[in-house]
Amino acid sequence: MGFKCGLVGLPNVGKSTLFTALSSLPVERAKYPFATVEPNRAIVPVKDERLSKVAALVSSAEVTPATLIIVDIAGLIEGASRGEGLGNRFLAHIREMDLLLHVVRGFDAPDIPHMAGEPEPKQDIETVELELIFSDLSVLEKRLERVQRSVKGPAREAAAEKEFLEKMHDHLSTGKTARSMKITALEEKILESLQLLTAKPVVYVVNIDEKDITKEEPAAVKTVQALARAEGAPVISICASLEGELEEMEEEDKILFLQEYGLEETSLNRLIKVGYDYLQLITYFTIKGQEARAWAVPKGTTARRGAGEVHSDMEKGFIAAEVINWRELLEVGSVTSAKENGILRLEGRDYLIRDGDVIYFRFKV
Ligand SMILES: Nc1nc2c(ncn2[C@@H]2O[C@H](COP(=O)(O)OP(=O)(O)OP(=O)(O)O)[C@@H](O)[C@H]2O)c(=O)[nH]1
Ligand SMILES: [Mg+2]
Repeated sequence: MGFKCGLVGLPNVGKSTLFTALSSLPVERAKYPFATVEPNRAIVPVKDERLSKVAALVSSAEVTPATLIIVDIAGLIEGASRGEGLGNRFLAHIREMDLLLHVVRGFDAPDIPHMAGEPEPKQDIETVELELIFSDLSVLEKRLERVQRSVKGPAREAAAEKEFLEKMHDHLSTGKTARSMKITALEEKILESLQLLTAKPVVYVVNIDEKDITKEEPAAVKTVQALARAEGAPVISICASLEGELEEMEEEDKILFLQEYGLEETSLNRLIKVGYDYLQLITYFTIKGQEARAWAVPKGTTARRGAGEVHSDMEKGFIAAEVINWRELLEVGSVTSAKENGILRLEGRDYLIRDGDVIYFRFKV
């Protein structure tokens, strides 16, 4: 299953509106805060023209795109980590995510209350981040207690872990996020096991006013860009209310509508591009019987691991992978002629899958 991204942010910033824009699911959107209590979830297909072309070439009856899971999480406010607002119950939902989409309010609407008075992008981001930092600090403190109690274990490892936990605790205590701390490969393992919320990669999404769409860079976007630059995080600006109204439209009509506002792409497609790029995901294709299918994996995934995405038996019994780039396959016209022309490469278990590969896995059961 594709990567999971969670919409986080203050209440009333347009998370559910954006969720509807991205998923075409008409969920509750309201002028009052905490309209969302239980998270909304959607599995969204990732549009890929390469897949359609490959599928057409081999006359696949079934075309299965890669997917993305989008979760619209309840808004959080100052004090959330101590139970304010909807409390910290939903922090668990954030923990499951691979990527956070931090939604920042960039639209002006006096009738829609903002939790902190006026929307102040910088301060709003800090408020949300601080709550996540508090939650991480308590995770660290619990772990530290445990490490200190178990000093009888393998002493050197425990000492290294303790040292890292303390270092991270100091770092977070200054109001910084876990992802902003430089760490070693060894520490990376400990960090992963902690599942800290502020260690997750973030894409900032500025929800701008309709009237600002044609502006080069509205003030809110500039502010967020400056902040994001410091941590190398991407920023995209969208107008959720504009696309949130189009849930019943087919994608082509949506694009035609957006073009009237000077927008070339749906926010979903823009988000997918940014997300894949930031998470360094690549796509490969499989053709099996009547089904052509796309799979998304992190760059650096081996052929054997890629086979495991399709089925765990294929990873266990992996023999080899027959590989051809999708474009080459289109050029040569069929798999048979690719074989005859020697363009279909035979790769071993450690072959690093490349973006755009069409792969036939050979395995024994
Ligand atoms: N003017 C304007 N209003 C918007 C925009 N995006 C969302 N809204 C409105 O803002 C209100 C709140 O939007 P929601 O999508 O419910 O916000 P939310 O972040 O999910 O809020 P919670 O679930 O309470 O945390 C709704 O009335 C939306 O119609 C926008 O871009 N411009
Ligand atoms: Mg909501």
